[in-house]
Amino acid sequence: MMKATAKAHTNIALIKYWGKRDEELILPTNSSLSLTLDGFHTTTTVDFREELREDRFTLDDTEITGDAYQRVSGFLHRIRLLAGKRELYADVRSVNEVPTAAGFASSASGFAALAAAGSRAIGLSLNDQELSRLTRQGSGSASRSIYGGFAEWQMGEKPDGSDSHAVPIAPIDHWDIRVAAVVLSSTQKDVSSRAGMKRTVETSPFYSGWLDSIPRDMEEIKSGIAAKDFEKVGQVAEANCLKMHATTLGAHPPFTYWHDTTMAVMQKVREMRAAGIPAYFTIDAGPNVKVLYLPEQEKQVEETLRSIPGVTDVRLSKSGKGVQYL
Ligand code: 2P0
Repeated sequence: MMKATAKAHTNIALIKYWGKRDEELILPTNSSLSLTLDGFHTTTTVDFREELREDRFTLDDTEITGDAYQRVSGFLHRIRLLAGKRELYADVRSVNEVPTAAGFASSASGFAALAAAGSRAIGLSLNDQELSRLTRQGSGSASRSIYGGFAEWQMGEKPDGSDSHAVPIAPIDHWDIRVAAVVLSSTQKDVSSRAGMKRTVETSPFYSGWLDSIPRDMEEIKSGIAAKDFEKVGQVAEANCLKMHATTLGAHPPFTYWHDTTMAVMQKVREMRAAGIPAYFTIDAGPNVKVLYLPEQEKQVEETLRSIPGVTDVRLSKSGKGVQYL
């Protein structure tokens, strides 16, 4: 039987991936670092069957066509090539437990689960690094979701991408650090992350400054994680997020992912800090805000975030596991 099921969690980047040097292979212009989260996951079954004449993709019981189908089928083709089975098509069934409203890209957990289930179903036995390298070619951030806890996607240097994959930095039991996903009433975004990073790389005069700042941020955050220094990790992550978003204001045409409530949440997090509650924010390619905090402050942080006008929900998450086969 050429069938396998895998479950993967989403992750939140503390050092952001923001730009590609190769769009086809998905090779980044900078290394990134994330925390895998337990709250949000995708479970995917891939069933390769001789009688199929094309791939099929069902997401949450809906048959998917169009661009989303093409992206999944294109990725399955990479798996077919690796396995040397060009004519073997699959039935793919995914269930997403990633609340899209919470502003988590389902592509991270989605492609990690698809790569794991697909490679196993077709009979490839990949180690974690090989799996991360494959997953990267579906969606960059997904390469980090192979691992639980903290993971670094090392950008690599080679044009063929053979050295561009994630590695584990600290397992989930190293440190209980939490993330609140703050859901806003208006979550519309006009520029996809793919288009946004491309426009920024090509046109923003601030982009070179962003790249120059990465090695130092990476070194600092890793030493903060090793020492379980929450202030240090939070400061580096928050500053890195602000730098990423600053590059979009310099793009041509300029854009931002922030809404008014995004800024209200950022301000509230700064107020919490001024009042002695250690909390830091980070924001991806959308208006939602994620807040890092420690378990001791969970109640206060949740209550404070819920009290902000324009916030409709707050979803709490712990550190999550890497890919699992079911
Ligand atoms: C990240 N983001 O590191 C960054 C921070 C958004 C901001 O990875 O084109 O969906 O599929 O490689 O991974 C979102 O981009 O992009 C992202 P592709 P992806 O999490």
